[in-house]
Amino acid sequence: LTPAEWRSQSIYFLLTDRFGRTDNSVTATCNVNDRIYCGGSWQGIINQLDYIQGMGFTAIWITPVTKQLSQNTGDGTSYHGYWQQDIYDVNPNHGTSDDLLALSKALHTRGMYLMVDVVANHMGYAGAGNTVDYSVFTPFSSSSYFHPYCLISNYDDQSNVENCWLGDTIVSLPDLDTTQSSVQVLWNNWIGDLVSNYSIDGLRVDTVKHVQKSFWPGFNDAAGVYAVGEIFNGDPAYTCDYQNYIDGVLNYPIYYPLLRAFQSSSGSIGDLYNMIGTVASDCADSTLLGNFIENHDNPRFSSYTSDYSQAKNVISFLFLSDGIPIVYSGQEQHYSGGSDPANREAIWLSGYSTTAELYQYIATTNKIRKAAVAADSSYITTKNVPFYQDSNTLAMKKGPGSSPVITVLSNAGSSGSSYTLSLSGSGYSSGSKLLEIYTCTSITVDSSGNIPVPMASGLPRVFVLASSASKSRLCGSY
Ligand code: ABC
Ligand code: CA
Repeated sequence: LTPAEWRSQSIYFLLTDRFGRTDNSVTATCNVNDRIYCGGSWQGIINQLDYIQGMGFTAIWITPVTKQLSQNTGDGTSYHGYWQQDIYDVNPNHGTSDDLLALSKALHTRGMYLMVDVVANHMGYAGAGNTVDYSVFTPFSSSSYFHPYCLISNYDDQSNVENCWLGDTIVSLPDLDTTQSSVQVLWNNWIGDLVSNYSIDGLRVDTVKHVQKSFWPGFNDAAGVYAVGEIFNGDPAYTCDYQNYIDGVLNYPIYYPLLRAFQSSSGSIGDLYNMIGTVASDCADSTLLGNFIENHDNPRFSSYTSDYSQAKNVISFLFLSDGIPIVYSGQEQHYSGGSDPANREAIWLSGYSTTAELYQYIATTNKIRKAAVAADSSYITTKNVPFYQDSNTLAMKKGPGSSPVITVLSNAGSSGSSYTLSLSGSGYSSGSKLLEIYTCTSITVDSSGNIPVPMASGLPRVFVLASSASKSRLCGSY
C-alpha cells in the first residue's frame, strides 16, 4: 500500500508473543517480569482476527518476524523480536513461514492489511559487546559489517547515537555500519524480498534515529510500501525532519503533550493545542504520522490515570486529528502495565472481551472516522485545526470547509460536571443542524453562531453536519 492508501487506515499494534495462542488458551500464564516467551503465534493472531476487526481496525502491526537469539539471558529471551540473528529465517517461536503467509492471506481475505516491524540498525547477541561471536549472524557474519563496540552514552551527540550500540552488557545490539554500500545492498534486497514474499502492506521501522538519515530513502524505495519510522524523541524539530527521508514517523512530538493534557484534570490543554500547530508546520505531512498514546516501550495510559473518560478523550484525539491512529493491544481492555516489561501483558487473559467499555468506544470511534472519510475523502488530507481552549477543554475541526468534523475534548474526568459549553469559532453558521455522534443528539447552532455543547462526565463530543450523518447511518434512524 502507498502512503496515500495508508492515510485512512487504522492500526492495531500487537506483540505476536502476547496476543493470541495457536491453542486458543485464555488461561495460559504469562508473567511479564520473567521476560520469556508466553506462547503467542501467527496462527494465534489468525484465530482472533474477528476480535480485531470487530473494533473497526483495518490493519495490524506485528513485532519483528526474523529469527532471534535463542538464549534466556539476564535480560530474558527475545520474545519481543528485536534481537535478530538471521534475517533470512523466521522466528520459530511464532510459527513457520507458511504460518506468516497464512496470516497475510487471512488479513487480505478480510480486506485488512499487514504492517511488519523491521530492524536495520542492529542484530542481537547474548553477551557483552567485546565478546561477540559474529559468525552467529546471517548474513552479517563478520565484525567488518559493524561499527566498533561502544555503548551509546550521549543522546545529544548524533554521531554517538548513530555509531555506537544500543543494549547493555547482558544483551548487546551490535550496530551495523549502515554507511557501507555492501550493508545497504543487503538491506535493500532483503526488504524488497520480505515485502514481496509475504505480501506485506506496510512497515514500522525500528530505531530510525540510530541510522544515518541518508540510508532511509533507498530502504523505503526498495520496500515499495508505506513505512513509518520510530524516532523516540518528543522534539518536533528533531523528529519531523526524518519525514523528509521516510514516509511517516511515529508521532512522539504529540505523544508527550497528549499524555500530559489528559492524564489529569490539571494537565495543560494549551501545550497540546500549540503542539498540533507545531507538528503540522514542522512535519512534511502530518496526515502521514502514526498517532499513539501507548506502546511496548512506555507505561500504558491507564498506569497514569484509571479514569475512563480521560482514556476516551485520548482515543478520540488519536482518531480525529491528523495522522493514522494506532492502538496498542490491551489498551481496549484498559490494561495498566507500567514500564517495559510490565506493559507487555498477555491479551488472551482478558478473554478477548468484546463488551469491554473501551473496546466498544474504539469501535464507535473507528466508525466515526470511516464515515467522515466516506462522506468526503478530503477529510483525511485536510489539516486538523484547534480553535478553542480553556483550562479543561480543547476543540478542533478537521475536514472540508463546509462540513468539518468538530471534536470537543475534556480532561475533567468522569466526575466532571454537566454544563453547556457555548462553543464559538467552529465555522458553522447559525441554524446549522448538527449531530453529536457519541450520544446521537441533534443540536442546532444558535443565533450567535455558537454550538451549545452538552458536556457531561468529562466525555468527548463530536459533531458532524446532520445531513452528512444521515448518509453514513451513524446514528440509526437519522
Ligand atoms: C531490555 C529489557 C528492559 C531493560 C533494557 C535495558 O533491556 O526488556 O527491561 O530495561 C528491545 C526490547 C526491549 C529491550 C531493548 C534493549 O530491546 O523491546 O525490551 O529492553 O535490549 C525500539 C523498540 C523497542 C526495542 C528496540 C531495540 C528499539 O520500540 O521495543 O527494544 O530494537 C531507545 C531507542 C528506541 C528504542 C527504545 C527502547 O530505546 O532510541 O529506538 N525502541 C530516550 C532516548 C531514546 C530512547 C528512550 C528509551 O530514552 O532519547 O532514544 O529510546 O530508552 C523524552 C525525550 C526522548 C527520551 C524520553 C525518555 O524522554 O524526547 O528522547 O528518550 O522526553
Ligand atoms: Ca547505528
